[in-house]
Amino acid sequence: MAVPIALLSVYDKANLVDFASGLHAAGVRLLGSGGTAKKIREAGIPIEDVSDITKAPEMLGGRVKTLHPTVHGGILARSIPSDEQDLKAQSISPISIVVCNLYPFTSTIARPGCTLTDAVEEIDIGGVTLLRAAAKNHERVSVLSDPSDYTEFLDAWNKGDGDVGQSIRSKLALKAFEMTAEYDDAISGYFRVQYASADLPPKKLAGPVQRMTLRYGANPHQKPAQAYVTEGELPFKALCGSPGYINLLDALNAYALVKELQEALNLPAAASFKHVSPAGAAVGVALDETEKKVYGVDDLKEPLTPLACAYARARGADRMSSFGDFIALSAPCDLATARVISREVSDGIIAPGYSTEALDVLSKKKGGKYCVLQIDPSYQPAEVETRQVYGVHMQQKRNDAKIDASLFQNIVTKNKALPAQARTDLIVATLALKYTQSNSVAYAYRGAIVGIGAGQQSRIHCTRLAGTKADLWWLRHHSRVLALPFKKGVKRAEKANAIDLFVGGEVLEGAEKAQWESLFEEVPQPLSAEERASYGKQLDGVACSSDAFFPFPDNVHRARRSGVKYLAAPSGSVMDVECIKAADEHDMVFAHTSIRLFHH
Ligand code: 93A
Repeated sequence: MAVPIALLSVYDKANLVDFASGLHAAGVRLLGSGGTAKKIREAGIPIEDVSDITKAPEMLGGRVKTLHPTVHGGILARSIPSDEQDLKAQSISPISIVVCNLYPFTSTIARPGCTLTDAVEEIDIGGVTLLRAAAKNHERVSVLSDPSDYTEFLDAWNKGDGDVGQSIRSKLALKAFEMTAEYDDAISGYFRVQYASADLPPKKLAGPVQRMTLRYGANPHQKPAQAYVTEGELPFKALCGSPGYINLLDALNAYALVKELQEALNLPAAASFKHVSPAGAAVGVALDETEKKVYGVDDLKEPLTPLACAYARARGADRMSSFGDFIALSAPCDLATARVISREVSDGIIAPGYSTEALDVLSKKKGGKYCVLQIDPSYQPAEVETRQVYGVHMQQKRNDAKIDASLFQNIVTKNKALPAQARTDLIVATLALKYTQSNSVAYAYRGAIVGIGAGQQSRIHCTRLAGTKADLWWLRHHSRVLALPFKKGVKRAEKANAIDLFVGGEVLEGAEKAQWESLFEEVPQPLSAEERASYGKQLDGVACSSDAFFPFPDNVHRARRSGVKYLAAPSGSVMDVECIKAADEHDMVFAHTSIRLFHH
């Protein structure tokens, strides 16, 4: 049998001499690149230089050491007659073991003052080629890319009399592939920063870029932070301002939601996001005069377009939560919508386009720092999404479930009458849940979310939270609320806060009470329990959707108390029958959907 050959070419020379000595003792012929061979030879272990077999000296200051057909022919040849024939014709000996680790690219670029030239010189070419070639041919070749594997490998080699077995070769190959992939990631990541960055702050009307530096991550101490794609360009560009990390989480989730709302209902849609959940979302159903007042757009000079109605509804569901929102629009932003937005405290907007007048209005917000993103409406996200948590990569197929009317066909209650408006509202509620942190329950009415309970660990807490929000939203329609005698000059956000305290029935004391009272020409009397109860009863026909099954009928009863008539939730609870019974008790219409919609 021919003497097995090992090729050694390592930057990290830890454990090298012991390993080379062990291989030599096992009868393996050693070949090494310059520095590796020198170190082994100096330890008194016989080794030949790679250049002796290639008959080509290392050149270009070490840039070409092992890149040669004699080396790669020896590694890549299979144990098949035609390959053996080729080797024989070129007088090449097969190589059985490749020992290689790479130039330290990552630690080099982390060094302060590292220049582009320094970084370029640390890009290992020959080593990566050795690792990939040996890993590709792992049916015959063993590839050692990690010094901590030397001892175990040598033991297996000696035990197997020169054959470590396929499973060891396979594991070593996987390790080498992971190593070269990680190495390539580090290189492309470095050059992405160098060559593919958005100008910071982005130039007005800057074109699409592959990478955007973000001010910081979720918190100011989480720096650096960036957004990037590995292929092509980011699907959005910044027309004004620059997004932060949470802005982008909001923007991308919110845009996905409004795009799907528009596709499902053929109406322009808007969403108002905060902390990666919608505070409101709606389609462009026209507002009546009361609604205009409730949503604070009755005094707008610009006639409301359907898109402006959608945003007014989205923003108006929960004005407290929407304060400082990130907005998404499904259609190009028009002047009327921009005017509605311009009066609100908001962090930014994403839309597939902007009219010149709309952009003019928006780019004056926040002293010119308002974040205006334009997204490519034809963008299709990858089918598989990957994230990393605590250093662990997790992958899943994107949630591409289509939410449309067909989802609500399986009506399990006695009452099966689901009018068109209720079906629309169920679609709005259910689609909102698809992009809301779980657990979540949403109530919708007239094409808009009117209460959403997000991110609660208990379902009944979601149902209660959403119900309480819907109750407050409804009380804001009360004639006494609409007629609250605010003094002139009270700001919109102050009014929203004061109304929230009024409808919430909060009992104020001391300075807080005095401050609240100071906003009014005349201090309003609180809403009595009877006023609340009788007005609450007038709300009916609300739709409610849940992102997973209702575990207990208490959810159904609670939803009913906030005017819910139409329910949708997946089946699968041991209490399904009890939940249906509860819905029947209230003559509700309950559709069992076939899909769970958790979102994190
Ligand atoms: O510059 S290289 O990409 N060109 C090569 O042909 C080559 N072959 C091996 N670097 C190359 N290597 C790398 O040299 C190995 O990956 C290893 O990190 C290092 C070992 O060099 P030396 O044996 O001279 O210490």
